[in-house]
Amino acid sequence: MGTFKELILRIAEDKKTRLVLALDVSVSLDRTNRDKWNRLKQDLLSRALKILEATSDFLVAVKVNRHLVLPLGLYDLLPILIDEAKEDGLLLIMDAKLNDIGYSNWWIAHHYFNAGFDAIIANPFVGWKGGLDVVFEEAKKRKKGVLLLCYMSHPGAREGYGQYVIIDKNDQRVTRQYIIFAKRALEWSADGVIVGATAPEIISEVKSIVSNECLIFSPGIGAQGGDPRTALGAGADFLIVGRRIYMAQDPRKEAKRLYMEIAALC
Ligand code: NUP
Repeated sequence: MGTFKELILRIAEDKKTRLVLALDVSVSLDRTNRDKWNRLKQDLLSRALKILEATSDFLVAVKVNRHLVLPLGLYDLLPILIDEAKEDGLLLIMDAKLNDIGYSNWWIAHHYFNAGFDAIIANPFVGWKGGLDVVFEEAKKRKKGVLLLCYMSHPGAREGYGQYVIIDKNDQRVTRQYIIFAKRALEWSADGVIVGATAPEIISEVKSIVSNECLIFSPGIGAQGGDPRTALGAGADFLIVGRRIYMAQDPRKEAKRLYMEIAALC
């Protein structure tokens, strides 16, 4: 068994695709009616499985967020979806955006890895010592992947990931936060970084730092305004797409359209 980076590159090569589905379907649950509650959870699972079945031919991985983990439950209904994705030969990424002290980060990562996730997304803002060090150790031990947020896809990303940071107090030399994070991803041997497809110029800058050492995953295609061609052209290795696929009239058709578009560019 290879590392997460090796596995995802192998699947991409075999299936000729660079598409990660953000399976963010969800449901609003009302605890006052338990029967209805259970029925809605089952309906949500069926909906997620249907989308997965329709699109899996065109995917390398499925990215799950709390939209789905919270209503389905990590050790309750979610394992059914995880097993199905694995049977389809897909990898599973948990979009946990780990952002806590090490002890808490470790437990969260431990649970997601135990449940079957192959990689986890973490926030480098919390730092290494007593922050993400234990997550990287755990991941390495279990051949799981860690992806670091480098520059997010929403407009407010400029305020944190895009801020200017003084790197030398004496001569007031500055750099951007995401440059520091891209370098940190290399130092920490992260499998990948997340850079929004909405910021193609930043994808290019990050690519020039991480080269092929660290894979670039780009969310923000479609619903957030990013474009597959621009993101891949700038250096993204994988596109993460949610609403554009699962909210489409025909998710299979939309996933195939993206797959063809990607195939023509890669
Ligand atoms: O910078 C990020 N932007 C982003 O959209 C980092 C993320 N993890 N995401 C996630 O990607 C977001 O939470 C959602 O799960 C997915 C994008 O979904 P969509 O905009 O394609 O529907």
